[in-house]
Amino acid sequence: MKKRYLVTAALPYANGPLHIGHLAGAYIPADIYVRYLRLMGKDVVFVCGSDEHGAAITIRARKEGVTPREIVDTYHAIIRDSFARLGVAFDIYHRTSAPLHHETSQDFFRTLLKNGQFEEQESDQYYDEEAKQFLADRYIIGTCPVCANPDAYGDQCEKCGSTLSPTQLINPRSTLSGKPPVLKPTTHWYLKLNEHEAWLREWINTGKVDGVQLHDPGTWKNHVVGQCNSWLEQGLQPRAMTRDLDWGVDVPHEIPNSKGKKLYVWLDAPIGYISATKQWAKDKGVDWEPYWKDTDTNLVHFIGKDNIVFHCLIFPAILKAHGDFVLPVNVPANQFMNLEGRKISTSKNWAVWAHEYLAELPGREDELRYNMIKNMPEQRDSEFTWKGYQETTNTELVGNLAGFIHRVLVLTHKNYTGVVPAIEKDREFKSGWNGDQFTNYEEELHQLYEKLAAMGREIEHFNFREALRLLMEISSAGNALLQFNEPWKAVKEDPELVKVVLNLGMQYVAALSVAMRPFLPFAADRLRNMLNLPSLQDDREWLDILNDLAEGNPVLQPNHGINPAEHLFSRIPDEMIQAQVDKLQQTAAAQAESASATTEAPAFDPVKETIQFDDFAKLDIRTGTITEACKVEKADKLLQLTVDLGFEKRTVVSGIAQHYKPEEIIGRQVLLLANLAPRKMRGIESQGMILMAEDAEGRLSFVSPASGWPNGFGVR
Ligand code: B3M
Ligand code: ZN
Repeated sequence: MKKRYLVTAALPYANGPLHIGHLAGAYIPADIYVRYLRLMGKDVVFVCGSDEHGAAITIRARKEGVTPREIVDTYHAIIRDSFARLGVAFDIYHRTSAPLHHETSQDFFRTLLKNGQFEEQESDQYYDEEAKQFLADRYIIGTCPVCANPDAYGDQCEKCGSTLSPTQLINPRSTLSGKPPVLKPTTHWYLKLNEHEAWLREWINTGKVDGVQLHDPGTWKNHVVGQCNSWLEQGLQPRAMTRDLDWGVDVPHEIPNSKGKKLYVWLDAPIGYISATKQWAKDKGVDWEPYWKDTDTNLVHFIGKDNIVFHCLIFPAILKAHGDFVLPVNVPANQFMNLEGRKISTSKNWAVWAHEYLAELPGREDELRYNMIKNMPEQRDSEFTWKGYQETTNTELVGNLAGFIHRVLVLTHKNYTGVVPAIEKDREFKSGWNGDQFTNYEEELHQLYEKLAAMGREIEHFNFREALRLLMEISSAGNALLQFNEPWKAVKEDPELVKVVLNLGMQYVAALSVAMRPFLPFAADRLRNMLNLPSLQDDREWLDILNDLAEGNPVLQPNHGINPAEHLFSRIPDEMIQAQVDKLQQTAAAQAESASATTEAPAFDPVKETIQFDDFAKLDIRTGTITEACKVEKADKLLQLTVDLGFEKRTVVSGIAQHYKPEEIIGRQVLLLANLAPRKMRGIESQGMILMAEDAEGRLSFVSPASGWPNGFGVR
């Protein structure tokens, strides 16, 4: 067992507030994990902070007509405050605009350069002549070559999740001026990722590096390993680690040609975890280095699925290229949470915003946390609905959990003036676990021990939904214990039975006050108070209970006095839910209206830059017939086609699955760009591109010759 843990949660861009998708994706799971580790007496540091660089920030600033500094200051404060109010218990919430972070990232850059990890390359990159700026990442949008989304970014398509480079976009246009860009040469430092491919492949698939077993490969989530392998299959290319921008971390000035160059945001942001740890250590007067450099550290990154490649391939390559640093033992990425049947979208204002929730449903932080965990997108995308939120809260939190606790406390007050009754240990009663079979006190304490231990194992394996289910099982068993033994009836004729049942009930409640803590920290505090127990210090209290129970000792001693009983949770009324549903619909509608009012509908794309006939003549477009078509596994947008060109057959992967069913296009004649360099998609080599017409709504149509036309001839 390794000694210490360094847990990170993705640094949110300080370009907007947090929404439930962020919470369910990275922050609540990380918080549960960390709180549990602390309660198990582990040495753990939990770091996060705002990601304040990159186009996400500068584009927002431009849109609002303010400086990037104003944007990050505003949202850093909002985000930090939301986390604090939701009980996400970071040891430090840092920011990447801090001087310490700039220094740390620049030092990294220097070391990588010294270690020969960069190559300087001149290449042609898109440039906006009007805005006089190079257009990397989110500064450029265009049609995704994989799924045909017309608004894919230069670094990523948010619709299909493909990672892109600006030159792959079809019909690229600048997000600054809306105009098509021109190409202009510029020089950048490229990390030789290709040189890291072999060890990364081995590490991802076997957990071994240089023959040393760093983690057990079976412990990583399938979808994480799968995404890494699909990247590795395509082959890692050198990747530019600098940008031509005026906001970000400067390339160290002593380096020749550094003028006007900034570090790529995905180089500096993960280093933000390190600078945050440094700042935490400085504040505490301890040494940061063991947390990053000692092989006795478990480094765990909590992220959403769109950040997998950066945390599982690129940042590990950077850490290894630098030397001295440990690699993550796990990157338990989550998938996405949808909202009321639609994808959460900031630009369409389709979201539940954390700061608004906190303002509109005050005191219901734990209800939100509970619903985030219950629907956590651990293995696949999940769904949040307000109706579901209401139902879950009312039946599970109010009915089951708060109901059980309240009943036990009220009965203890009523029958024993609020003190835990002393008992005869051998007295038999009906078990809440085994469907009213007779049992004894010790056996039931043992059951409780088993449940707490099982919960812990699930948390250690990042199965937070299952751990929460087990928590609720404890409460259900407690309710069944009361139901089967009816202590309210038996008090006259069988006082010993009532004592043992309520004593045991109190043990369950006391155990819950600790086991609830990682999931429902506020309610756990309220419960500790009701139980007249010291508030938790996140200091091995879970471990202590496990040890007590393992030895057959109760958690609460007889004669321990409790405080008055209160309800831990209250019902969510219909009006409260309706108000939220209405608000969601209204704000989204208002957003859609203002979007269509401010941007004149771009009915037609501007005509592209003039080319010469020779440029056109390079395209070899042929007529062909689709002879086979099937869906590409695990890719919603892709079809795999066989196209007969008359003289040969081609395999083509095409992003048309949302527009055409495989069976309806077999036999269809198409135009194929036949001399496009082959490209691997999802492990399938695509040998050409089918030409499609696209309208303003992004609908697609095949372009075909007149019927009966022969295959394999050219288009001029
Ligand atoms: N800010 C991306 C995101 O919010 C990015 C994460 C950085 S983690 C080092 O999706
Ligand atoms: Zn796409």
